[in-house]
Amino acid sequence: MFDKLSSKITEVFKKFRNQTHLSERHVDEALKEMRLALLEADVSLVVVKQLIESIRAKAVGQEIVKNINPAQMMIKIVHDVLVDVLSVGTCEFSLKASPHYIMMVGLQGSGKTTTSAKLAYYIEKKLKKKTLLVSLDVYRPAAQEQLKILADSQEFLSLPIHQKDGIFDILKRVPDFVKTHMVDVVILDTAGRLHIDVDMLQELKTISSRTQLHDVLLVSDLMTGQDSAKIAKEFLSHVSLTGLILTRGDGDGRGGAALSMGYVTGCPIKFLGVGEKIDQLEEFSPKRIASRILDQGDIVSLVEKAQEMADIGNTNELMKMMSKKNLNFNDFHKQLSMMLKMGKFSNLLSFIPGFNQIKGQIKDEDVSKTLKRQIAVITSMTLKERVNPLLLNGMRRKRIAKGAGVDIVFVNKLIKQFEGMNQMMKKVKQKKGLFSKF
Ligand SMILES: Nc1nc2c(ncn2[C@@H]2O[C@H](COP(=O)(O)OP(=O)(O)OP(=O)(O)O)[C@@H](O)[C@H]2O)c(=O)[nH]1
Ligand SMILES: [Mg+2]
Repeated sequence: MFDKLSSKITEVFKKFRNQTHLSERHVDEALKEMRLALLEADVSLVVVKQLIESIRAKAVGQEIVKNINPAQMMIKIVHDVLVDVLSVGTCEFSLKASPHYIMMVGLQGSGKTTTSAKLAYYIEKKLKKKTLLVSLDVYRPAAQEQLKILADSQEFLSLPIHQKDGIFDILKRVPDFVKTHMVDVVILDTAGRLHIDVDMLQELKTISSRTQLHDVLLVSDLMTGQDSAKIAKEFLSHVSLTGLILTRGDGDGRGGAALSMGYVTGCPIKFLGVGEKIDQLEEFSPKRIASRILDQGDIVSLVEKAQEMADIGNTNELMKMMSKKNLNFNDFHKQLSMMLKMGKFSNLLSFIPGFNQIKGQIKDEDVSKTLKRQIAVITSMTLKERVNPLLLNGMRRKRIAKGAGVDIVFVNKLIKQFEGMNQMMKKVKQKKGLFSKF
C-alpha cells in the first residue's frame, strides 16, 4: 500500500548522503519533493502541511549525533513526525467491561461483517476471551447467514437466527444468551447503507439506547481514498465513535487515507485489515506503519541508540551539575529524565557498589513508572519552588501532590530523596575520586 510513497521518500533521503549537516537549503529542497510524494499518495492536504512543517522545524539546524550521518538523522526525524501524526488517542484496543459490547458501523460493503469475524478471532486468540457474533442486518438477504458461516468456521458463538426477528427482537435475546454461555465480548454487526441516511442514524441511535455499548467502531474502506475521511467525519457528527478500523490495507490504494484518517477525524485507528482471511487484521501501530513507509527500521533504531549514548555520554552536563554548590529540583529533574531515557535500570544498578545482589529483584517497568511519577511531581512545582526547595511547606506539598496525581507521602519521599542526594553530593565533593568509579 505504501510502496510508491516509500520509494519516493527513499529517493529524497539519498540527497543527504554526502552532506555533513542538515542545512536549511537542503532540508527545504527535500521537503518540496516529500510534499509532492505525500500529495501523490493521496495524503490529505492538512496532514501534508502538518508533516512538512514539523519535519522542517525539527530538521533545520539539528545537531548530528556522533556516528550518524545527515541522511540517517533525517530518516529518524521523518519517522518520529509520522508516528506523531498517526498517534491519535489510544490506538490500542482494550476491553473495558464484561460483557463488553461492540457495535460495528459503516457504509455498504466497507467490510463490517468480515471485520466483525476478524475481530472475534483477534479477541478469542489474542485476548483469550469468549465472543458472541450477532448480526443486526435484517435487510440484506443472507446477511445473517454470512456472519453465522464465518462464526461456525472458527467454532465461535453466533446468536441463533430467527428469520422473522426484527432488530429489537434480536437485541432482546442477547443478554440471556450472554449469561448462559458466559460470553465476554458481544460484537454487533449492523447493516450497511449507501449513504448516511436518516433511517440508518435512527437505527444506530435506537441500538445504542437499548444496549450499553463500550465501543462503536467505524469500518472504513481505504480504497475510497480521501472520501473515507469525509465519510468518517460525517459519522462522527452523528454517532459517538470510539475508533476506526481501516480495511483493504492490502489493496493497491495509495495509502494516503491510512496516513490521514486519524489526524483528520481525531478518532484513533484501532485496526487495519490487510486481506480477506480471518487472521488478516493487524493492530494499528503508528510505529510499525511509519517503519513500513520509510522501510528503514534498522536506521531508526540505530539513531535512537546513538542519541541515547550521546545523552549518557553527555557527562559535561552531569559534571557541571555536580560542581554546583547546591542542587535544585531542575537538576534533579534532569537526572531523573536521563535515567528514564537510559532504561535497563537493572543493568545500570549493577555498576553501583552494593546493588549487584538485588539486581534480579528490580523490574525495569516498576522503576520507569516511579521515575515518571517523580518527574510529574517536579513538573507540578512552580519555577520558584524548583530553585528554592525550602519553600516547600505542607500546603505547597499538598498542591503538588494533587497536580501530579500522587499522594502526599510520595511527594515527601521525593523531597527527602532529593535532600539526601544533595547531602551525598556535598560529601562526594569533599572526598573527590569516589565518582571516578562510575
Ligand atoms: N482484500 C480485502 N478484502 C476485504 C477486507 N475486508 C473485507 N474485505 C472484503 O470486502 C467484501 C465486503 O465485505 P463485507 O464484510 O461483506 O462488507 P460489509 O460492510 O459487511 O457489507 P454490507 O453488509 O453489505 O454493508 C468481502 O468480499 C470481503 O472479503 C480487507 O481488509 N482486504
Ligand atoms: Mg455485512
